[in-house]
Amino acid sequence: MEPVIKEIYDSIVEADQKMTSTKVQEALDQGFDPGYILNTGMVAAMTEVGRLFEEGEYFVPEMLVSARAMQAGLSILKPKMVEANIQSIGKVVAGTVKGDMHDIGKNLVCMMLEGAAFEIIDLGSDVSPDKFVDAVKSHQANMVAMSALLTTTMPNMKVTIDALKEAGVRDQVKIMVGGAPLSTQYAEEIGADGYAQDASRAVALAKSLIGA
Ligand code: B1M
Repeated sequence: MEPVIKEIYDSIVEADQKMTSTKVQEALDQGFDPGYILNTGMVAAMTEVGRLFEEGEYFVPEMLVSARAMQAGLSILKPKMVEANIQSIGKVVAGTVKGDMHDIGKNLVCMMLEGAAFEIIDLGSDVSPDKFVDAVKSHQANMVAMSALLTTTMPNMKVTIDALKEAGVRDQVKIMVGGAPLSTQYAEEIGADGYAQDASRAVALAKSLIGA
């Protein structure tokens, strides 16, 4: 790993938010590709944080401060990843489902979709089915993007899809789901229109779902 990328990786694992911002900017100034900085430095660091948590070396507070360092780095990368859009190709209501606070992956997906000219209505994390329904109605969205990182919150995707059906807006939207514990099979089981494994695949899926 190149020195500056390794420094970004270490700063996230060690949760040095200021260092993450400085080093991400430094990597951009050195001409590194934003996607490379993201995947090799930042996402890999969060994977290591997860491993440390599983092994009992890190606890929730450590995960939380690492996540903050990651978010700080993402805010520096965002302008490079989101080019100025001319015309929106679709309106997406996005959120992490009820009971789930993990929003880094969802934020990345939103960022990439925005870069691909989608308009994003980001509802944040811990989003109730009713909130999804209200946003679809009030924004006249044509897509819903749901994220879940916990096996215990995955079922809330189905609850949300059922709520969209009950509200009579299911057929107005394409529904895309993602998050580490999910699979294509699970997406089919709950009646979503598609599953994407990562943020760049999410863009390809979103485009194909709306026929762009
Ligand atoms: Co939590 N956590 N966490 N955590 N956390 C995981 C997910 C876990 C795997 C850690 C572990 O045990 N190894 C584990 C889940 C186990 C399970 O259910 N299978 C876990 C746990 C157990 C918990 C708590 C229950 C811990 C506790 O309290 N005892 C708790 C739950 C809180 C809650 O949500 N109610 C908890 C809390 C937290 C923090 C709040 C401290 C923090 C989140 C902060 C935040 O997000 N603002 C946190 C973190 C940081 C993690 C890990 C370490 C990192 C997650 C992350 O950001 N990854 C995570 C371990 C891991 O993932 N290795 C872990 C980086 C991110 C870029 O990847 O989110 O996977 P990811 O997103 C990817 C793809 O999944 C995909 O694209 C993204 C980019 O490529 N994707 C989509 C995601 N959404 C998509 C949507 C799409 C398409 C693709 O379309 C709509």
